[in-house]
Amino acid sequence: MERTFLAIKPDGVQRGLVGEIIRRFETKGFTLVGLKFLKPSRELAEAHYDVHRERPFFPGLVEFITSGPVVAMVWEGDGVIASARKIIGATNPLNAEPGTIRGDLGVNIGRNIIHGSDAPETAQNEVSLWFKEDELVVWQPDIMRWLHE
Ligand code: IDP
Repeated sequence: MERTFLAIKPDGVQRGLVGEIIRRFETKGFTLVGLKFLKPSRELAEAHYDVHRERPFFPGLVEFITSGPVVAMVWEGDGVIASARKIIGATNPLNAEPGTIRGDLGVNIGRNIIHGSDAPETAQNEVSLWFKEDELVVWQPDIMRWLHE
């Protein structure tokens, strides 16, 4: 079953959007299999955003991600990686469609509320960067037969 890594960034936590954001993935029909609340270390934040290391916004991004607690999550479901990206919306909240998390709740690219893995390989890498295998719960929600034919 496909898995993705999602993280509610410090702005989402500080603004009290944790429940609102989790609700969107729960009600869509995806399954939460991992959840932790932590203040990421610099090492973790730099590893997570390693592809952006040379970008001008990298230092500010690492500063921001390490500045407060984040909600790190693993969600499971058919097509969850691409679907979560759609639910999240475009990187710049001003370009994100209404109905998406960033489109409904944000106004600035440096404060775009949530991270979501962008492809199967990055999803796998990010899940294992943030979670140990035994922190992920294998379970089948009873509601599954009402979500899938
Ligand atoms: P994504 O989060 O939609 O996948 P990426 O292009 O992978 O977007 O960028 C990672 C994160 O880096 C963004 O979510 C945002 O927090 C930050 N970021 C990207 N571009 C900028 C920028 O131009 N200024 C400030 N922060 C940026």
